[in-house]
Amino acid sequence: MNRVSTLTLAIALSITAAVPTLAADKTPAKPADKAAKAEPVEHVKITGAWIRTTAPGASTAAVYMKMESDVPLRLIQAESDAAKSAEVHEMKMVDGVMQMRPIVPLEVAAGKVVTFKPGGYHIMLLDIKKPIKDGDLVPVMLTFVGADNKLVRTTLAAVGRPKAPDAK
Ligand SMILES: [Cu+2]
Repeated sequence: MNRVSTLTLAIALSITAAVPTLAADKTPAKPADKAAKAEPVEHVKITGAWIRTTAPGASTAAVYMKMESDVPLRLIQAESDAAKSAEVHEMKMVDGVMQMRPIVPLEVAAGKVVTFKPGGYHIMLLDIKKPIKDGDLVPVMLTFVGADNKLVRTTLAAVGRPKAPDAK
């Protein structure tokens, strides 16, 4: 457990450090990119965003949602005023043990819904400033990179819920 956390932290740190570089990406633009620049990369749609309410003393909270974009995007960063930091995580069964790891970038294919749900993708808020309560509105800002290397930011409000809206 400890080892995984340390590893996660190390990866998270390297990701955080990498983001500004990526933002100022100096990948030489191909001539074809001129046309791509006109593309409306802002067309990312987030629906049903919710955040699981936390137990007393918990330091992390997971945010779930459905994400869709008109154009291919890569989700590279998550932030929230409600936490010290945030990461895009994936949960996976590894040798019969549920593990989570940061996934950066997360590819969002054009026209395909990416579902963040318990047991799968989630935005993990780390070092939350206060417990998440039922009905809370928690702001989360997501940063994407489009095919033209332009950054796209979107802010959503996740609603505090004790369990998934579709859970029995
Ligand atoms: Cu996580």
